[in-house]
Amino acid sequence: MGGHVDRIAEPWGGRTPYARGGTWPVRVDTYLADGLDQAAVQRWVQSASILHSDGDAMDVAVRDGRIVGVRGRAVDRVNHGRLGPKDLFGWQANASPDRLTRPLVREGGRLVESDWDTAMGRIAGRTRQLLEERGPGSIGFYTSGQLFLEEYYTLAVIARAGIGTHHLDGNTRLCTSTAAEALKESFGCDGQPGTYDDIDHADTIALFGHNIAETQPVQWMRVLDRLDGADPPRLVCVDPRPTRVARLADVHLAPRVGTNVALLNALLHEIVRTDRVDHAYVAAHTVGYEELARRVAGTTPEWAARICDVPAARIREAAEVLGTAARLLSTVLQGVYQSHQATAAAVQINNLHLLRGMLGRPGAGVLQMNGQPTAQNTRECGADGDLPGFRNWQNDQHVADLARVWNVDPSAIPHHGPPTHAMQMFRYAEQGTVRMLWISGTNPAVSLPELRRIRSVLAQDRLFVVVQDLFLTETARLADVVLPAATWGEKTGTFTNADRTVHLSDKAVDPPGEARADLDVFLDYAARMDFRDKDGGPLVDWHDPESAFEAWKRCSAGRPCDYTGITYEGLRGGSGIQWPCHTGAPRGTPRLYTDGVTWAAPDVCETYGKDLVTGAATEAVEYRALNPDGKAMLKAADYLPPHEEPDERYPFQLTTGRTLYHFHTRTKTARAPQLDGAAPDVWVEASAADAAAHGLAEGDLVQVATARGALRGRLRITGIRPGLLFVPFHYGYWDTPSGQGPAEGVPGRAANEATVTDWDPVSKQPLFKTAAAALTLVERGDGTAAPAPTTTASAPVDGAPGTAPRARTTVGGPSAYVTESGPLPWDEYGGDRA
Ligand SMILES: Nc1nc2c(c(=O)[nH]1)N[C@H]1C(S)=C(S)[C@@H](COP(=O)(O)OP(=O)(O)OC[C@H]3O[C@@H](n4cnc5c(=O)[nH]c(N)nc54)[C@H](O)[C@@H]3O)O[C@H]1N2
Ligand SMILES: Nc1nc2c(c(=O)[nH]1)N[C@H]1C(S)=C(S)[C@@H](COP(=O)(O)OP(=O)(O)OC[C@H]3O[C@@H](n4cnc5c(=O)[nH]c(N)nc54)[C@H](O)[C@@H]3O)O[C@H]1N2
Ligand SMILES: [Mo]
Repeated sequence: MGGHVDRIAEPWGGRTPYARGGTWPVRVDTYLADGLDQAAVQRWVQSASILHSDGDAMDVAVRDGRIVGVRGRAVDRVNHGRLGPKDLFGWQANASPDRLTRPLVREGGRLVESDWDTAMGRIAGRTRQLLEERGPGSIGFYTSGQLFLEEYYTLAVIARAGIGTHHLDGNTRLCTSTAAEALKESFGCDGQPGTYDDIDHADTIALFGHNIAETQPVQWMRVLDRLDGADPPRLVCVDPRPTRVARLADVHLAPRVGTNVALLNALLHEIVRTDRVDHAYVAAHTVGYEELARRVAGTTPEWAARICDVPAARIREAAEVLGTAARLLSTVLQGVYQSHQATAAAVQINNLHLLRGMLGRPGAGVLQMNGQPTAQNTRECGADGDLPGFRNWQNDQHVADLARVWNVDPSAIPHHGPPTHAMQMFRYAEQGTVRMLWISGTNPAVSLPELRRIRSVLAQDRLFVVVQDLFLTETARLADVVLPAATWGEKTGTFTNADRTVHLSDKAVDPPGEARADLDVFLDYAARMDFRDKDGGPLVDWHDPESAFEAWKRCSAGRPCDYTGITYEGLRGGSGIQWPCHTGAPRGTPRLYTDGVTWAAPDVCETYGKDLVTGAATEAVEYRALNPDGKAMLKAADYLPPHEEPDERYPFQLTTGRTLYHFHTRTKTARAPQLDGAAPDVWVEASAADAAAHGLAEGDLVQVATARGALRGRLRITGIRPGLLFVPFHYGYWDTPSGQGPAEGVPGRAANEATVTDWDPVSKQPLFKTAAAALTLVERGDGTAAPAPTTTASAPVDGAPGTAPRARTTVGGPSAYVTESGPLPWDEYGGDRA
């Protein structure tokens, strides 16, 4: 092993097997452009990946002031040197010639080049005017899961205490709001219980709606290495598509989409029926067992089989594996989170772990996964619909404490109701109460559901739209002011991955033209607005990333996400550090809840919880009555059918999601030739049975229509469950001839033309995974296969009509060759060698 590997053709690279309880060997992946060798690199600058939530640490290679490649960091606890395809090639987008280099402002209907003073002057001017005429509720901020901690914290202080608006949320609403909510419902507080190291120790790994092979390829490499080593784990996969995970699973359940709660209740039924319950753990650390046991008494595998269309025997088999595991690791992601009972379902996976006492021990953990690289920071800094530091907006003590940190009066921080969630913010903009929307680091004109509506909301004259991005995205084209942002590699800051690992990303090169770091933009705005604390001092009294980080540390002190023991210096050179990190845990904390649940006490908890059906908030008195001792909460949920079911007109279920080679709306990955080449255009996945029934063949141009809108793409016939269609949501229209989106009534190619404006009542996460759709032929193919990768869940099935010709097999060629070292022993090359 070792050598050069085409990492488009072999995305996971070579195997470095290891045994259960061993340490994952190091394998250093290096990619340098233009055949450069390492001697040509002038500087290596420490960073971590910003194209998923894994937090894979890397060094950025710099030559003559330009990024020329990347190398995985051997010393890092997360990736032990490995990188995925997006990390290896995605950085090339930084140097794309179409980066925004100057601010743009709208003049006479057109966006024209301007300067920072004019652009920021307009934003501050409009803010002042709106504050005077309509008050703080007329201003909204919609941010990201891709900026840095320092930027979110600054924005949260500005929005909450400076402007005093309720309307601040992240695109994390679309991404991890259910992860946060499920943790709050079960444990009283956000905070990932498990750690990636649990993969080393687990004897069973269960993945619920999580295509980890494509969306966190480096942790999948770790699973593959375990599978190739001694004492491999058993894999359980719940996913309606034939993902790589599904294909290697010991038990694969492919339910009808939108039926997770039924399936999970049947699994819990079996755990209780066969008495695989850890009664000592349950008695010591939980409340709610009697109620949960009662509610799953009738949810037999036979009952669930009818709802989920999965054989009852298969459900029993899965329950047997889960019930007999001694060290169970579960992961949960969008197949659970982006549906109508998202929180209810995610909570049942927490329940599985609580019933089985599978928490806080090596190999026994749950990962309510994040998606975006910095989504955890959006949440903890309060740039989503929460207060900073996981403070409880219903708890006056918490609000007072935050006011103390900010030196403002508690009444300056809006807390009369829950902060506004993103879907509601767009509704307010549609209805005209929100008149200014500042969008940073997200592309809602492609990523929100029901795009025709979103375009019309953003295009309104009365709404002043600010977009802060690297490129003239679909969203930026609808803005009144466009601010050119610096990105990863061009600015310094920290961020936290899905297992609470904090990494530092240092500036490697200058941003293009006049582009500025998001932090500098927010600081400039705060200065122009002259926000003050209650003693007349500046509200935002920091000036650069490190001083912002120090300010955040003061806000996090004593809270679950305590950063007080972390410094920039401590992060440099070494590995990432898992919060909480403070004097009592100076090297960080690998696992939460090693000795029962700690943050659910009524005075400490982030929330008093919500009703899992209606989302109505529980009051403090009720919470105290339910959970006086602050234990974990076993919350039951009855299955409810999806809001939209197939009918005669729309006979298919439609689900959407990702492919390995692209990130979201492709602003970065479409500008990296290796990644773009692997998946250059949208496609539609259907089963061989459905294709045959509709007389369709591989490569045919088809239309997918729902009650909202339609899109077109080439058909790929896969092993997806019959009755289900899948469309990747990456393909917007900035790189199409008009760049403007489809004209009224004309089908587009973005999946979200067809998705529905609807959300989980508890987490308010939109439903991207279930809709009812029609599939029709537009035009016969010419024998060419669909532009879908063959290495992933979109691999063609053998023997289907017009199966993809071999020529389409996904390869990268010489430009995709990556050097892989090793395997090298972790103790020598990684570990604590800082
Ligand atoms: N390559 C790549 N990696 C990424 C990203 C990316 O854009 N590209 N984005 C990052 C982000 S922000 C996120 S949020 C994550 C998302 O990571 P994932 O959640 O792993 O990705 P998805 O493709 O959205 O959905 C996962 C799976 O859910 C399944 N699914 C659909 N409906 C259901 C259902 O009803 N029940 C069950 N059990 N499964 C269902 C789909 O078949 C799909 O395989 O990926 C992160 N990593
Ligand atoms: N149909 C469907 N829709 C979905 C999903 C799905 O599965 N199906 N998944 C949802 C999920 S989980 C997510 S996370 C969202 C993602 O949706 P988006 O967040 O809208 O997608 P991105 O393309 O990541 O947009 C990020 C934008 O930020 C810009 N950017 C990158 N770095 C920086 C920076 O440092 N500063 C600034 N200012 N800008 C920067 C990029 O150029 C890009 O335009 O999509 C959601 N939408
Ligand atoms: Mo996401």
